[in-house]
Amino acid sequence: MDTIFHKIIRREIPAEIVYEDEHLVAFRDIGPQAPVHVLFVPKQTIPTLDAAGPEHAELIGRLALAAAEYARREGFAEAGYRVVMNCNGHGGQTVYQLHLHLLAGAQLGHFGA
Ligand code: IU
Repeated sequence: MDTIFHKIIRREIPAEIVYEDEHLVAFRDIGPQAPVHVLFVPKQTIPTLDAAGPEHAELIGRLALAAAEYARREGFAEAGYRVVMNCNGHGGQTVYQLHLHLLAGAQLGHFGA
């Protein structure tokens, strides 16, 4: 399983990487849906949240905590932000490597259908 995000992680295609550690990479979304829109992507291949198991619990936790740390570091934690994971077709997932969206920088509306 290879996706565009794997190519970004391997630096085969460019992206504006804002954070990296041994477990994950974070980069700016090319089609931002808010003034701040960053994707947190594990280096380990996990196609969807549905494909994740208990063995991935720590890694998924790391994505959320990395997003929270980024928000604090960039100074918008108190104002607030949203994290989202889209899963499969009805969830709107288009890239089949698990990722956490971090959206911030404006008042976000409530969402649903
Ligand atoms: P989704 O949850 O799978 O729908 O999110 C995929 C996101 O990846 C989406 O917001 C795209 O704008 C974004 N993206 C990107 O940042 N760089 C790319 O080269 C591609 C998609 I393709």
